[in-house]
Amino acid sequence: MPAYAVLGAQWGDEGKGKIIDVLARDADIVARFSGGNNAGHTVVNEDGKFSFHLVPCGVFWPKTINVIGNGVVVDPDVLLDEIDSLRERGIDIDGRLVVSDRAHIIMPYHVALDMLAEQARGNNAIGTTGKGIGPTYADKAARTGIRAADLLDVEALLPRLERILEHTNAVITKVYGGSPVSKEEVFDKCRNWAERMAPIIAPVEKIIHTALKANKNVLLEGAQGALLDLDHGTYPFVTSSNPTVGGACIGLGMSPIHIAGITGVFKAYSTRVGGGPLPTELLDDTGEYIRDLAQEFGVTTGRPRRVGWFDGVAARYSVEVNGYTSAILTRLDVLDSFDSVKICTHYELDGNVVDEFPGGLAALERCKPIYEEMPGWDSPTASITNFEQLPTEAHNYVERLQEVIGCNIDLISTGPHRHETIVVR
Ligand code: 2SA
Ligand code: MG
Repeated sequence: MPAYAVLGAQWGDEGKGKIIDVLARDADIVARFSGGNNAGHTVVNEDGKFSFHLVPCGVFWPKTINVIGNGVVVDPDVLLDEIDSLRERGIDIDGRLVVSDRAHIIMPYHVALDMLAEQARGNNAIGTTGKGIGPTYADKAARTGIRAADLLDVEALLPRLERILEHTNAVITKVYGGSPVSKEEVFDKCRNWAERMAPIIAPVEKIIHTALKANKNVLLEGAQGALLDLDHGTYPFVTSSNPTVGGACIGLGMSPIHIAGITGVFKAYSTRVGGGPLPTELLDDTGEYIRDLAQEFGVTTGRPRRVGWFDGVAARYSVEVNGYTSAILTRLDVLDSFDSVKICTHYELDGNVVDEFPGGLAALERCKPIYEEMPGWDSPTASITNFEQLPTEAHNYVERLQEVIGCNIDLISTGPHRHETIVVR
């Protein structure tokens, strides 16, 4: 049962791209199961620096098959561009990339609706990536979505699309006062996508099932993070899919019985991009300093990410919901130059100490972090590859994080390159 999940344990951008690239060496299949091209996964290796939005991060190992499951929403323009630019850089993924026939397609009107809905929310904007993610999942749930399989019979699709467009354009123009999306443009795109996508569309669940039966290794590549989960995140400031482990089974058509390990990727501090509560947010110079130092800017939108200390309460919730069998800690080196570092262990809510992550937005917004302050370390951890070489204070920080979250940290990333990794156990 060798499926192994690598999941974002906070609000995304934990550094999953690097981890997947490293672990994919031993994988036969790397599979994306949720989200879409809202994701920005960065990989730095011998081939250069790459930012992926849809293509799974296993493509650098020539024997891996990379699949995009039914749980992912796919903008074919973005995917095809990503494939082309990889090819231009000498990475040929012909025959090694498959898109599920059940994956929903992000249409131009989904992108338009995403932008218009955000504008209409005004001060309550979610801060979406504007890539059409929410409206595409909404159509999926409303049973008015277009799936990859539909592109395979494009002439049958067009009349249905025409009806959908009529309704959607009414919403765009009458509800939001926006400009209608051109039918011809959408039809042209679909015909073009049909041609280029056809060779890579296939039933992914079959590929996964066959691989697992043959005892092959399947790496499940999470996108976003547990606290952006549609059900378990800080609703409504969440994405529209399930980045938690259950999403992997649904989003690939795979039984949970096959999952042998679930790793949560935690960054050594917190970041979040977009609106919504971030209880440990640093709105001061320290936050600014970390953002600049760590270059915390969105890989998809370039937006500055909000920064805060490690949030142990949110982390414990993430551990509970996902049942991590291990954790990975990234970007420890970003904290190298601090006199002291803080870990939020509890919240104060209306005068009470709480250790549970509240489900309600109003309560979460009233939570104030209770910190433990620990001495910083004055020698760099960047590029260290051996746990014993970590400065004592950094060692202590890692040990304390493990206690606070209740999960072993098995791997520590000390830089963007593959070799800048400490295998703890
Ligand atoms: P959406 O576009 O509907 O999924 O937005 C809803 C919320 O989910 C957040 N979200 C993300 N948060 C962190 N990283 C993401 N990927 C990009 C990156 C983000 C970027 O890797 O940097 O470039 O801005 C990601 N994708 C979605 C989003 O900010 C909303 O809060
Ligand atoms: Mg990212």
